[in-house]
Amino acid sequence: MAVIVIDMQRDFIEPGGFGETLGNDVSLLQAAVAPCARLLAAARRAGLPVIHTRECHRPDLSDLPSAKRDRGAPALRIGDPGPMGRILVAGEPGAEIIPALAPLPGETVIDKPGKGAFYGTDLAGVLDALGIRFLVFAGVTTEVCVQTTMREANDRGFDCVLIEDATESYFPEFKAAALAMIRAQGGIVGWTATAAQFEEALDG
Ligand code: TIU
Repeated sequence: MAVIVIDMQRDFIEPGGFGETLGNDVSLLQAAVAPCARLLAAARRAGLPVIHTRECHRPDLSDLPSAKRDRGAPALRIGDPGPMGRILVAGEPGAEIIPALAPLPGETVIDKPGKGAFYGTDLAGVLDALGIRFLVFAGVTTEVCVQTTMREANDRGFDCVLIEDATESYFPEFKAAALAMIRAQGGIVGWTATAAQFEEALDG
């Protein structure tokens, strides 16, 4: 079993980053921070592998298709200079994981150009090398990068659970719908649990 924390980056969670340039109220994502910290602490106590992902692009933007860069009418596009450096570019302050959830030495950090964490990354190889087949998901946003990655994982044969309170969306109704979709039909791509339930299952 491994824990995957998706894109808990300053660019999504703090003002001045990608999330805000898209017109979102980034304060909505704060609610996931403490449950993510609780999940990480439980995973680390139990010695589970922890994987962090970051949605970001190469500085030359060679991994940014126009189909992604040209979406909508944001205040700043990916690659443009903003208050936390270039929007969603690897190595810039905004692309870093927020300090409260910083990776520990030895934890895997996967930079991903897409919404799903398997696309364009070596995540499948990392999980294969660790012998993992059960994944515990957290992070942002529920219906975009988290749900996409969970669907990708299920198609690849992983059993998946999403920690309900350790994920958030800029749209509370989309979070609720995504959780409902996951739980419906007998758990079509996995199921959900709270951070407390996960902690209790691990710690006994
Ligand atoms: N915009 C939005 O809800 N999400 C993203 O663009 N990326 C992630 O979910 N990480």
